Amino acid sequence: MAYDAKYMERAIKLAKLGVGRVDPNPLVGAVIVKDGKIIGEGYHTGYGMPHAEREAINSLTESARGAEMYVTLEPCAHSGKQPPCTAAILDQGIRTVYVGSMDPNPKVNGRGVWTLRQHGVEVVTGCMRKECDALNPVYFHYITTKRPYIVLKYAMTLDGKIATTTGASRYISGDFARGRVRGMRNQYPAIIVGIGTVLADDPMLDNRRQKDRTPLRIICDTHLQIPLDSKVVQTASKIGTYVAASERLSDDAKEKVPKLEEAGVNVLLIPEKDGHIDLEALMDKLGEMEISGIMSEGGGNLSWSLLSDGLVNEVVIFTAPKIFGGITAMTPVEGEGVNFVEDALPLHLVESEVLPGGDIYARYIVGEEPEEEDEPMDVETAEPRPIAHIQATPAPAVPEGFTNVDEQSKQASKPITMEEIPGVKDDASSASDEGWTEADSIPAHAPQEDEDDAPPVELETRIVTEVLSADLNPFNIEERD
Ligand code: AOF
Ligand code: ZN
Repeated sequence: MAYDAKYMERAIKLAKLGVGRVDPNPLVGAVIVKDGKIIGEGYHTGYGMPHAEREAINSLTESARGAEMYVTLEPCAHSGKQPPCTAAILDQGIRTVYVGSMDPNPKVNGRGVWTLRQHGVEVVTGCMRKECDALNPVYFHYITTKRPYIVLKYAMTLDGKIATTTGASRYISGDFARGRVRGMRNQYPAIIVGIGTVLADDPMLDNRRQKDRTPLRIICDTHLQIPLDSKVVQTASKIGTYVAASERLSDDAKEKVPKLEEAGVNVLLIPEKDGHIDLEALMDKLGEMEISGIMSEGGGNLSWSLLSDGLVNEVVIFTAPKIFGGITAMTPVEGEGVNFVEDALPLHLVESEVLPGGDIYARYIVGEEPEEEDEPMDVETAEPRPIAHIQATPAPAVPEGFTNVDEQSKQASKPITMEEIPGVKDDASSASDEGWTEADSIPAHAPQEDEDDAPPVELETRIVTEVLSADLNPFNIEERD
């Protein structure tokens, strides 16, 4: 059977069923096809659980000998919490594997494809690669930099205010927009806010529905000002809560640490930089704790610090059809700002939509827009493009005025050639002529709640019976614009 994109579309839909459950692992879906019929399918259902490929194999309705597998991510060839998927694929006698994204995990990074090919399996890479890459921007960033992927989210009025002159901010955006924010909270394992937000609003930052996980709450609080009777502290025994403070605390503040810990708060003592906690050091720490993605909900000073330290990967803005005015009304990004127009941080729009209620949703990736690439695979002939370089998500470009380019992600985005993997020199030399990189333009899309509204593709067999249009974003966190 020739390559058929509808099976990869199905694998992508299956992968999305893992949203909010798999991190810091990737979302992965797999479909096994024989004689034009799905004979097995599955997805990665949770951290530490079997990989999508094995889930698909476990669901087989008949022998997979000579069958084809469609898988959204390169199969792993290493043993982690789970045994290598390449071994399972070989055991089953699968003849062809169609792969979406390559896996930049240094433990995989081309070895999965290489292992399968070494054993005579036909492997076609780059199948719906952009769509598959769009499943895992958080994973790609985290696995290559060991720091969380950061999404800065805010709602503002048409005149760029996030509150009125009196500080009132509930609500700037409408119901639909706020529902989408709840969906985003389900996608990311943690939320971060500055202490100013806690002091001003005393938010709970939790979910009302207990069905799924609640993101961890992280509060940046250099001088440990957080009140012991704040809602966040009062609920810390039930919801994972981290307060990041300076390791050079005053004596008064030091006395507060055991009281916070008694309430269930994890106090992280972080080195200082320019009078504030060093956010890069904090991100390293959170990365060590396997927190792969964070949604930042402000306020303006934290947003500026994250942006100016080059730590933000994407910005999501809800613009409400309202005007507040007022010179003292707060804006989404405060701090020092830049002096010259040419020092502005560049971003590029990847998605926008007018939402019911009139709010405008816009999603931007930090950095200049990458150049358009050729189609990675000729789907007519299913001719694979050779794997040449596998590259991590590029670090956001930080212009002058924005300091501290992320050295670690610069390191990680260094291309790794297939020559580093034994036995693939031929591939590498032919491909490097084309200058093609496997993950050059990872678009960093995250699955959105309404992406599954499209009518399902009609397939011969369906093995996973879960409703694919299920509410993937079931969070109902207290609203805070
Ligand atoms: C997943 N799910 O479906 C696939 C993954 O610790 P382990 O054994 O679960 O290994 C995690 C790594 O396995 C992950 O970083 C990625 O490189 C690879 N593939 N992981 O969690 C899957 N196919
Ligand atoms: Zn695997």
